[in-house]
Amino acid sequence: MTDELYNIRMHASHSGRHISGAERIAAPDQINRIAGEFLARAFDKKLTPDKITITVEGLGSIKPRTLPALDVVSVNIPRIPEGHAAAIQVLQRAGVSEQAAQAAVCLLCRGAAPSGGNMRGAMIMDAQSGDRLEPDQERGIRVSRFDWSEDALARVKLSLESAGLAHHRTLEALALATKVAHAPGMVAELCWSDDADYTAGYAASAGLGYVRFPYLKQQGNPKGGRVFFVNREIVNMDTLITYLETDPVLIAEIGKCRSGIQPDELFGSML
Ligand code: WAQ
Ligand code: MG
Repeated sequence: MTDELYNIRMHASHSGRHISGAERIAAPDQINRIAGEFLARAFDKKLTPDKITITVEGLGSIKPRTLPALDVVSVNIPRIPEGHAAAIQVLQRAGVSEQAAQAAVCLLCRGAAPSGGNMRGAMIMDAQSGDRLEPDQERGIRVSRFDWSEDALARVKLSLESAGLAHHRTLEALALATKVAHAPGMVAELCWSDDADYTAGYAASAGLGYVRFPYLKQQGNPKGGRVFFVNREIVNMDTLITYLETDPVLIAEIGKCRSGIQPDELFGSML
């Protein structure tokens, strides 16, 4: 067996509309199992897909960069306006201007694509001015080629479960946020789900970790998205986009994980 690694990606759609997707980085002897899991996942949706694409791509001689996961703090804020305000404060602490943080929240509430809906990928925003820098505002930037190492995956699952955060969305969002936080020129990220039944989201940065809020939108609301705030003075957009889209990252170490944190404890501990 070679020690070559593969990127395995799944995309399921119905009448041309995306319904689910997933990706992993794994050794050849894991691919069969992962493809089976992906198919099960594609069919485990309210809408049955009429097209499922699974792509298996060798990383060749490219060695993934290994990163430690961000620490997780889940903050007990049961109301949306207070959740937004606290997320804005976390972003400001990371170096985002209040104006840019507020603009980002407004765009995610409204649907950030020019057509009014959700974007498939993320916005890239100047952390000072709030200007949007992504080349395609309808699609945005899609982060790809990241995963937990086998060993870290087993450990992070236990750690998240024991904090009451067993949903696969948390596991996947934490991996994505870890890759994003380590991007060149990155200041912070803001995200909440576009799944109508999933109200949680987070603000994250390399220094502050993954700060999770259980309610950033109303149950039943299908609007969501992601914003990557960058330092425009130092960022090179080509390098940034290549890193986010194609440079492989394996998360090989887990971080601390705390839940049920009160808002005053969060900001107290960040002073
Ligand atoms: N790269 C960039 N942006 C993406 C990607 C990606 N790979 N995948 C999704 N997005 C953008 C896109 O605009 C989606 O509409 C939006 O993010 C939300 O995607 O419990 O489930 O997959 O701690 O719905 C966060 C809280 C959940 C998890 C995030 O995102 C927790 C989530 P979703
Ligand atoms: Mg979604």
